[in-house]
Parts: sequence; structure tokens; C-alpha cells
Amino acid sequence: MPKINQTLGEFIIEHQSSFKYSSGELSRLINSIRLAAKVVNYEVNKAGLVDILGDIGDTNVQGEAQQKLDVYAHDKFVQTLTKRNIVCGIASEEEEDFICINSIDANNQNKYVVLIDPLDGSSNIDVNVSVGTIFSVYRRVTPVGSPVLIEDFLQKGSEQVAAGYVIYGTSTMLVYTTGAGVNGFTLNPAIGTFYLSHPDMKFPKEGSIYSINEGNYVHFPQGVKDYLKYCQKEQGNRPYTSRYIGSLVSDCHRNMIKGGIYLYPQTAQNPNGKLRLLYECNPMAFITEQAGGKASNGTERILDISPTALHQRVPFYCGSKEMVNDLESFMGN
Ligand code: AHM
Ligand code: MG
Repeated sequence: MPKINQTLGEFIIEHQSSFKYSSGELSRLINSIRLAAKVVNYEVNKAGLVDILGDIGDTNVQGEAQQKLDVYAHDKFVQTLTKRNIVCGIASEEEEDFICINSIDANNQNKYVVLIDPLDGSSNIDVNVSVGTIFSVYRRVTPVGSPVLIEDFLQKGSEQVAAGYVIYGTSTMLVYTTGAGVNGFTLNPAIGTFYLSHPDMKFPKEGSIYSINEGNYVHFPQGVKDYLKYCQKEQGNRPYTSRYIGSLVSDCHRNMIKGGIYLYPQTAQNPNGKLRLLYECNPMAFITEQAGGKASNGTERILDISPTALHQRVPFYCGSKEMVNDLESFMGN
């Protein structure tokens, strides 16, 4: 039974022993993310007030314009996880290479690596639309105490030990899983505490919302075009409703609560789609499955894909199980 008024801190302590490798390390990691999220939240909230908006002229590894708050969020998460001696390696959307903590602290004995998109959907900030942080946690596969290697990061999504997101929206929420269901916590900004507000979150099996950037329609694979026509057809509970924020965390969060599907297909120009497997799709897929939903690249389970590169992209279809099943059958499965 969820406890009334339980804080995230209390929840983490209470559930620590149910985690199979329990040593307190993962709890400290989630705690650190909670802390950094509050700092980033404060900054995101005042984005309209201070001169922090806009380009700093740099581009990130994908060649996209980087905004100040992306960099700020990256720095805060990396600093928090590094200075508090929580992990052995970090990979971020904002940095080409992974960060090896052993090169900063030779005595590092930590066993977890974190992959993070510090501020996803950041082009939405200057129009006051919700953005998010997405994170994914693995146990390293190389020996503890040695410098982390690329193989510690290139693990299948099914090996994740935890994943979550923070949504900086009308209220700020932290939603995460350690493989035993999904729980959501809402920040009370007056006292800076996250409270359990959405225990055991579940995708409705069926839904009636589809979320896709239809501006790219002419470039979509035929299966996606056919599925969209199906969504728009007058029959049963269709036509579905179209809702697209253009902020992965927000679109998926809404779909998890209301029932829906998020689609980011491949196109001729972008044969692997736009979204990144390791720090966008895998964590969202882990949460989705833990909430009873389904995540696929159109033909294959996202969590079964063997990664080959840190910033690799993948087509992404994620949401209510029946809707993703329908999409897959239109893709010829
Ligand atoms: P980003 O990592 O550069 O912020 O891009 C990821 C975002 C997702 O949050 C969102 O769902 C998608 O890009 C929107 O892309 P588009 O503008 O092509 O519809
Ligand atoms: Mg992103």
C-alpha cells in the first residue's frame, strides 16, 4: 500500500533492501539524481527571468545548436555524481566521449555507470514548454577499480538496473524504476521535497492518443503512413487524438497516464530516426515495460538491441501495448 505523504528519500530507504544487489550504492545514486534535479529545476524555472536563454554558439556531438541550460544541466548532473563519489563512469548527450571517473579518482570502487540526457527537448525552453532529464543506470561489466571502458556503456537495455526521468512541467516530477514497477514523485517547491504522488504507474493497455511529428509524413515508411491512416479512421474508438509536444519525456509521460503511443520513425534522410538508443530510448523503454507498455523499433524490442556506439540513433515506437502491437503489424510483423 502506498504511504500517504511518503517522501522520495523515505521511499528510497524503504525499498533499498528489495534491490537484489543492495549495498546502498544505487540508493545513493538515485539520491544524487534527486539532488541535481532540484538544482536544475530551480534554474529551468527561472529561465524566463534571467539572461540564460539562447545559444552559446557551440554545437553538441550531433551537430545541433546547444543551449545554455543543456550545458548547465550536464554540468550539474556530472558534478553531483562525480563529487559525491557515486559512479565509475558517465556518458552524456552533451559529450562525445564517456567520462571515466577513475581518471579523476584512482581509488574509485563504484560499480555503476550512468548514461544521461541532461535536458531533453531543450529547444522548448524559450517557449515555456516542458523539458526533461532522462537517465539510465548499468552495472559495469569490467572489473571494479579499473578505468571504465566503452563496453561498460554499450550494454543492451535489458541489462539496465535503473532508469528514470525528471519532467520540468507545470509541476516537477521524478519518475523511476529499479525493475520493480514505476513510481512517480512530485516536487513540493515550497519545501524542496519530492512526494510519492503516482505509485505503481501503469500504461492503459489501450489508448487513444498518437504522438508524432506529422510534418515529416511524406518521409515516413509506408507502414507508419498506413498506421496513421488507421489512427485517423472513423471506427470503434477511432479516430484517435493527435497530441505532440515535441518533448519526449512530456509526450511519453502523458501517454503513460492517459494511454497512447509515441512514434519517431526513420526517414530517408535519417534512416535510424532521431532519438538516441542509450540515453533516450532505452531508459524510456525500460520504464514503459515496467509500466506494462511496449517499446519497439518497429520490428524488434528496444531493450534487446545490442548497441554499437554511444550516440547511436534508433526508430522509436513506445506506449500502450495494444497500440504498439498494431503499429508493428502495420510495419509488416
Ligand atoms: P534533443 O535531444 O535534441 O532535445 O531532441 C530530442 C527531442 C525529443 O524530446 C522530442 O520528442 C523530439 O526531439 C522532437 O523532434 P522533432 O522536433 O523532430 O519532432
Ligand atoms: Mg535529447
